[in-house]
Amino acid sequence: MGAQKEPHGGELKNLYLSEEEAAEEKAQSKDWPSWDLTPRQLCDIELLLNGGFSPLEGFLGKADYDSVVADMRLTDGLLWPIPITLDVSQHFADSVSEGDVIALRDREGVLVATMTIADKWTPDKRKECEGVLGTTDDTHPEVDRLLNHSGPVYLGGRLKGVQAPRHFDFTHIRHSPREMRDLFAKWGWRKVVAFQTRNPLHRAHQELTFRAAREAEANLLLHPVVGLTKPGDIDYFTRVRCYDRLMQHYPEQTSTLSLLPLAMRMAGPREALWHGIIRKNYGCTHFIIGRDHAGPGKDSKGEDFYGPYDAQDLFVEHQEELDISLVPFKQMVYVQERAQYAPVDEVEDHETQLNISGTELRRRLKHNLELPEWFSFPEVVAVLRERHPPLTEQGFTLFFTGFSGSGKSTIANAVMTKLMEMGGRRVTLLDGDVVRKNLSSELGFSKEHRNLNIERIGFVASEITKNGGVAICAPIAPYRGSRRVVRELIEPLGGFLEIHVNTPLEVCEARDRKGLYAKARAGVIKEFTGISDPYEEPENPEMRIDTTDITIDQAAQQVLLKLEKLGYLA
Ligand code: PPS
Repeated sequence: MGAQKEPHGGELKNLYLSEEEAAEEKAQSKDWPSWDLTPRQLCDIELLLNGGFSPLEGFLGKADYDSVVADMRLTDGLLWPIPITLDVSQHFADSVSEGDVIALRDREGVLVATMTIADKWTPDKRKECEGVLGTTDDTHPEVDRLLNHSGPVYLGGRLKGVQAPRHFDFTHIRHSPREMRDLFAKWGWRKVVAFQTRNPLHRAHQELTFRAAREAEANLLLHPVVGLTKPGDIDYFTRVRCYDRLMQHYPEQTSTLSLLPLAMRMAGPREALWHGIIRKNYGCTHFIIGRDHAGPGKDSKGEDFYGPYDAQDLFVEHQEELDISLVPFKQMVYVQERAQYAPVDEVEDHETQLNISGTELRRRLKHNLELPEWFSFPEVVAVLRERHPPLTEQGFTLFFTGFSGSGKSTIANAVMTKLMEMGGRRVTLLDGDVVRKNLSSELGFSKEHRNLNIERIGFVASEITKNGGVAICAPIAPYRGSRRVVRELIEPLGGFLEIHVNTPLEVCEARDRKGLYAKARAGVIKEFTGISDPYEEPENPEMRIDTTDITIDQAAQQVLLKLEKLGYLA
């Protein structure tokens, strides 16, 4: 067996206790303070415990943290670019002291590990952002997380692993560094090029990874991140199905696929070094880095956070010390005349380069347009089409808002009936009155209760939309804030149309179908919208409909025409 390269720091860590020790630790832990790990902390702890983050033996203490933030090194001088910290609430921090042992659990309460607290401190998060990410602009997703969503206190200390975080998906392609190294040894893979990704892969990626491996005379490890990636990325279930299809296009025995439960920080150059260290721990000898590696996108001024080759440059600077070689990623383009891919710098002036950007790909998926075979393998496209059905098959929510008596419910009912007449859509009506009888029967009409009511409606509508149905909501929804919450919840999952039924209050009151306005004027009903309670007008609704002078049929037609124009109707 050819000797493998050493892990970072010389020793592959395994922080798990033996079975007997773990059972004992579990029994004792019942009396210890307990912290429920966040999804990000669960990713970090998995790689701490299995040696993916070797040589770390726990969450960083203060001295190591300060040193990593300032100099990218642990206090013993070893290169380590990203702080791995356990952030907790002030309340929890106040309940524990240095020297205490705490139980770290997953969301179901399973004991994952225990930690002896060596350090407890309140970090300067802005300094951390500056040092690690080079910015405090919170359009950077990690700055946003650190400054706006993470716990104020850090705890550091050594870990004892009791039970590895559990995964029920893709278990056959999840490996610890030890397992990966053993497989490489068994297969006789001495040189391995790792490819990191958080996106679906197409033919250009297949070409470049295959070429990279061939040039290095090495095998290839496709090592996609399935922990936490950039908000808005395609979910990993879909991606892994794409990778699985793609793998069939590599020559046999050359390549393998394994999933990495990493929580990315989108830290560009520092992140590239970190990725390299992790891959070295997994037994790889080479690492592919392309343009804008682990880039977080644009800052609040519309500029890139990092230069396109900053990651490659920083990696080259530390390559020797890291003892893992950079394979620069060459952008591959399809050359029409050659019917072949080629590195962009090898294309002649007279040749035609073809490429389809991510934005163009999403547009074509959305409108069910052709995706040529030169761009992506049909099996991969089929997986993406399943995930991104055309608009005619996507779910959407129609969110009517307006005064009582404005006509919301009547239009909503008419639209529902017409959609059912057209067929092909499953429609659910969440009318204000009906919801208040079922979902929200205990709620009144205070601002707090109304907002809660709208958030419940939004939650149900989001589930319906996510699963391809049509949700038609018709509450008064008088507050902008809760309408925005609903929009933000639903928009990533499908269509969202806010329809302001802006029939004037006088008209609604004159109609007074339920006799509620008269009671509100008489003070019998309190907090009545428009009379004794506010209505905040929508600023940018997709539609406004005033029912003063039009029939319900005409109003419903306006909604259907809008849906047709947007592409939701076949
Ligand atoms: S909200 O603000 O969105 O939570 O209201 P909603 O769930 O749509 O409920 C409004 C219906 O409840 C009746 N009702 C009142 N409306 C407004 N203010 C007060 N105080 C009130 N009390 C009872 C009224 O019939 C509303 O139904 P619609 O269909 O809008 O007329």
